[in-house]
Amino acid sequence: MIDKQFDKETFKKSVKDNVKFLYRRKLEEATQEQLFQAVSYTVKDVIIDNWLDTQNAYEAQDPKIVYYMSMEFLMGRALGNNLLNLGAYGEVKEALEELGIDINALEDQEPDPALGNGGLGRLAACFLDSLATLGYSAYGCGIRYRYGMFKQEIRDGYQVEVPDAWLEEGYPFELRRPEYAKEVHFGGYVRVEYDQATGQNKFIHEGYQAVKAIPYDMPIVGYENNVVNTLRIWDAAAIEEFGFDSFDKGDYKKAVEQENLAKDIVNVLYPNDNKMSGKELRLKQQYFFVSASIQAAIEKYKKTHDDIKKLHEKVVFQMNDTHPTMAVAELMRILMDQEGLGWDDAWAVTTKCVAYTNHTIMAEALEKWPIELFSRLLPRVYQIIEEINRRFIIEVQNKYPGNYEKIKKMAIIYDGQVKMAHLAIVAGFSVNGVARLHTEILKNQELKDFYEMMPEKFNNKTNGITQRRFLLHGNQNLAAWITDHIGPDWITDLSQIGKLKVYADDEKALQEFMNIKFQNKQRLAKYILEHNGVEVDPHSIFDVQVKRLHEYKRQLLNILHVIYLYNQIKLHPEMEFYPRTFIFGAKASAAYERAKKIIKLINCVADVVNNDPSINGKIKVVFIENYRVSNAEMIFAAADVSEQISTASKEASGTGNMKFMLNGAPTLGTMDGANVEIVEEVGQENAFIFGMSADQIINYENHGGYDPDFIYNTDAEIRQVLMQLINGTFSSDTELFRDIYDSLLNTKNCSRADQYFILGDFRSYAEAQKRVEAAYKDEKKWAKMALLNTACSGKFSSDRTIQEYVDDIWHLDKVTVTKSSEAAEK
Ligand code: T68
Repeated sequence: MIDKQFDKETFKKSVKDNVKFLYRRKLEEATQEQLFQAVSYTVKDVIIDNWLDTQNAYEAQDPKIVYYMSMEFLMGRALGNNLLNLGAYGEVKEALEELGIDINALEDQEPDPALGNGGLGRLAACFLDSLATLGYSAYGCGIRYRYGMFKQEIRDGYQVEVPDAWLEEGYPFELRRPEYAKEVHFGGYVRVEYDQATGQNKFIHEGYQAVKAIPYDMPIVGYENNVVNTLRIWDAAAIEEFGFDSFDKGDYKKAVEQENLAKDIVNVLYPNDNKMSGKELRLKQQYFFVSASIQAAIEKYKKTHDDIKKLHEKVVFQMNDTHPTMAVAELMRILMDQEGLGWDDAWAVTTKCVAYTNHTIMAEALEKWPIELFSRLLPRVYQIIEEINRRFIIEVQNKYPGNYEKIKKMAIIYDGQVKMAHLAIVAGFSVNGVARLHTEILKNQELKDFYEMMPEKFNNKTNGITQRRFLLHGNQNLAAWITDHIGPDWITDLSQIGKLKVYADDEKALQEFMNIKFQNKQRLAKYILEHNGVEVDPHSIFDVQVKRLHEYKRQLLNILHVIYLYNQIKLHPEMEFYPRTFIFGAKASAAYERAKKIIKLINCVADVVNNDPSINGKIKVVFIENYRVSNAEMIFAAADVSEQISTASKEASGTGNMKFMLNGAPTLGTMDGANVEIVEEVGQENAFIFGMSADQIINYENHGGYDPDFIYNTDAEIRQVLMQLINGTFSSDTELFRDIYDSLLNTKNCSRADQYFILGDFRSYAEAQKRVEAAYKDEKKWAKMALLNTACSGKFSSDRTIQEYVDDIWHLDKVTVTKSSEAAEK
């Protein structure tokens, strides 16, 4: 334990003072929102002291810094997490109780900063938590979107997107840093000038539009170690405040343009996951935060170091997918045009500073930008990429003389497009996938040519999650129980959780473990009643699929199976059937019509099934509105079964799978992504695996041959389920689900019927679901399985993942931070 961060009485006084100064009110008169703000400011005060101490420690020890560059950081709420990591949650909870304030209600006041879509953004947030906890110097670099991920409302069963104005009331855990503002330039042209003095050409960017990037810093509190790192997200503003100045000079139009450009850039997060959005504004967003972040990093480096050629000794940029890949060219530009390095020196530094993580093999997610757009928006950056491409093609030619296929497949610029993944691989010194299977597919399929040419760059870093948010905070009862049994070390070293294995046959322990699960299920049932108006029985099996809605994740397989079960129960009312609650939570990208239809289908099935008295409440279907980090914490804690049913080879890793496992929910899943490693840790007998393998799927894809129509024609029960999509069973509008039906069959002679092998895996899935039921009926067996899932989850901490990044890629130095108050006392 670290020293007390809060004195209770001082804390209470500070909260009262804040209410008074901020709102001119007495504590008793303050609204919940005002109390949340007042308490948060008090907590922020303590954080700021640690933040300063951390800065001082870093300045004294001069460690290497990782800049984690990401378009997305899905942070979730900060108040509770910060208190936990400060080691002050218990004290503060008590102090608040004495003031008559309920800490849970207060936490619920906080907007959920949702500057991300799904797995990729949440991974970035877990990484920041682990970096701070392990004592590494790190910056998260991103965008301060005015509107994050939309709020999802379900109206008449349909998803409706509502803007997420998370900043409206003011966000207490951020600090505006206008003194670190940077300029970012768009458009214009490049003038080449011969420099007599050096005998070199100079490239001068002119006629551009400038935008000011203003950083906001959010503290990232390490777990009980005094470390506070920084998430730096950039806001945009016009260079000249829009005012009389430009108006008088007749520059009114330009001033308005700059103002609008700035507003647009940071206005909203693109709500796609695993899909590239080819919009000009998206490209602007990318360059905007990349340029500002790199400028800031170089400025910081130069304050205390004078040899820019040694930048890589102190700085590494990790590119979270290809979205920040402009970093390559931007770093080259700054090194050459501003720092005066020649191409070779600049390239030597750049290629030692940048590394790339791939998160997907889905073709539609691979970033390609039209040359026309790219070169118009970023003329100098484009010029540099052209030169990188020219030199790379020569290398390819040297290595594979006369092999033009190679050039066609590997060039960075080809067919009028800039391929960002190719740029990232060519310039990066490390290329990693996010689970073992995914990395193997990259090496042997998707990026085969690159792997053959530069095998030394490729490596795997299996994803992880932070146990501090997803167990210590999200499942406080289980966390306390674990600490009672094995001590608190698991909080910062999840491999310790393996010590729970000795309780796998201890009846009392198993009973307690399942009691906690039951309490968590009651909490979720209450939430569902309040938010959905549906009553669910906490004694039923909570079978949960929560994640973004995407066809490859196969929520459709799940709901079609629900329909199949419903048919079975109706046909055989006497059949033994253990009551089941199917819980879904998912946002669909606003423009993804079929995904939105699947949400509507789930809700239509829910309507029919939940209100059919003839099935005696044996099945309930619930769609939880607005799935997000804050309710996710509660959902994982309450789950019995974790649905991880993506088409094998499509889910790069998954991280929800790990959160369920940590909370004692066995996986019902395919051999995809990190499921493979989960099964390896927990054992086949403690998971429910089904479906085609990645090899089988890839084989079908490469050679054709999969025929869903055959299954449709030969399996009457499956055919019945599909017919029910278009015969009025779930909607009086028989055309409503026609598109879904068509997508599964060759009705339109389309070549990619049932692209995600839903019919192909259906029987195997149904059979695995039967195994789930049989296992659950055996209470002791189930309890053991659940406990072993928690006990075997040690590998899946993001602390482990980050340590691997540090050891293999970043080579950072560990830093210890002592509190200055303590230091002064010594
Ligand atoms: C996810 N990717 C992977 N992408 O799907 C998941 N894409 O398997 C993996 O566990 C996770 O990354 C972390 O590695 C995404 O979440 C996106 O959200 C995204 C966003 C914009 C553009 C493309």
